[in-house]
Formats: sequence, structure tokens, C-alpha cells
Amino acid sequence: MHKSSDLYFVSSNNHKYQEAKTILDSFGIKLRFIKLNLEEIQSNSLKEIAVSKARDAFSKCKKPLIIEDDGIFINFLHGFPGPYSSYIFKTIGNNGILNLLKQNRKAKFVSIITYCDKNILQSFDAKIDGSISKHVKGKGWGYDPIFIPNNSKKTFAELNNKNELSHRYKALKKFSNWYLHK
Ligand code: ITT
Repeated sequence: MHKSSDLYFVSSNNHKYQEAKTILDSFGIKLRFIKLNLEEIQSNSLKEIAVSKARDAFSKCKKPLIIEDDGIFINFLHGFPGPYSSYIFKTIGNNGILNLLKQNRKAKFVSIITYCDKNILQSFDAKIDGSISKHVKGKGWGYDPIFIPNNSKKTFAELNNKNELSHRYKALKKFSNWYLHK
């Protein structure tokens, strides 16, 4: 049974919405989309960025909503690009990252989901550990063709069950448990 009140996902990124919609659907939550560029403050904390994005989204949309802020953190690069993942993907891209890496290829993907309505502001975080592939593998969006989750030989782009194990899935699962009982 779907929860009856509408919930919106506010983002400029269609891919994130499509995945979030599929995942939340499996938990019985219907998700609508408002495509918007949100203000992103400069901060080293994904959570701070997420909270400020959620406030900005609510001030513009005035509806119960979630936003998501993600980052890929690469050990060899001391956690870079982290909060700068969107900018780095648009500038040096996956090949640029592959060229920077030597032996240590460990990395993690982090997702923060922040819910905001008139009275509530609540964040849920999750991560998935993995590594960066030696080559671009598979056709996917963003860093999917270079991120290999632990216990897999395939990149996110090559897996057919990304939405059952990703950083996004884990953060949305925490969110759903809270949202369906609030
Ligand atoms: P918003 O409008 O929602 O902020 P965005 O694309 O700027 O969209 P983020 O700052 O949260 O989103 O994400 C940082 C970047 O990390 C994003 O642009 C992608 O390049 C990448 N990314 C995030 N989640 C990903 C995933 O599941 N697979 C591949 N790349 C991902």
C-alpha cells in the first residue's frame, strides 16, 4: 500500500530520481519529481550540504520532499573528490580519475538523504565500500563505470542489481523505515 501524501524528490539529476523512485516504490512509497538546480554551499561535510539543499528546496517548493547529496571518496586521493564529486565528474571525468590512481584503489560512495517539510528536517546517511576499476567498464551514468562494490568483480554500470545494494538504496531504506512510521 502506498502512503497517500505526496513526496517529492528535488534534484537537477534525472538518474538519481529514477533510481530513488524504483527503490522507494519497492518500499511502497510513491515519489514525484521536481527538477531544479539547488544551491550548493561549499563545505567539507556532505550532511551540511544536504541540509542546506533541503532548506533551499523547501523554500522554493513548499511541499514534503527529499533531496540527496552524494560523494565518492577515494582513499589514495585522501577522500577527494568527496563533496566535489559533481564538479570533478564534469571537469576531469572518469578517465581523469583513473589517470590519478596508482596501487591503492579503495573508495567508498556515500549518500545523504534529507527529508524536509514544514516542521521536520531529518537526514539519513549510508555508504558502500568498494574500489576504483583500472578501466572504464560498462555504460552507466556518473561514476558507475569505474566503481566496483566490495564482493563484486563488476562495476555499478555492469551490475543489474545496483538498486538493491547501492549507497542510495541503503540511505533510502533507512529513510523509509522512519518515514513509514512517522
Ligand atoms: P543535485 O541537483 O541533486 O544536487 P547532482 O548531480 O549535483 O544533483 P550530487 O552533488 O549529489 O548530485 O552528486 C555528485 C555526483 O556524484 C553526481 O553528479 C554524479 O556524477 C555522482 N554520483 C552520485 N551518485 C551516483 C551513482 O549512484 N552512480 C554514479 N555516479 C553518482
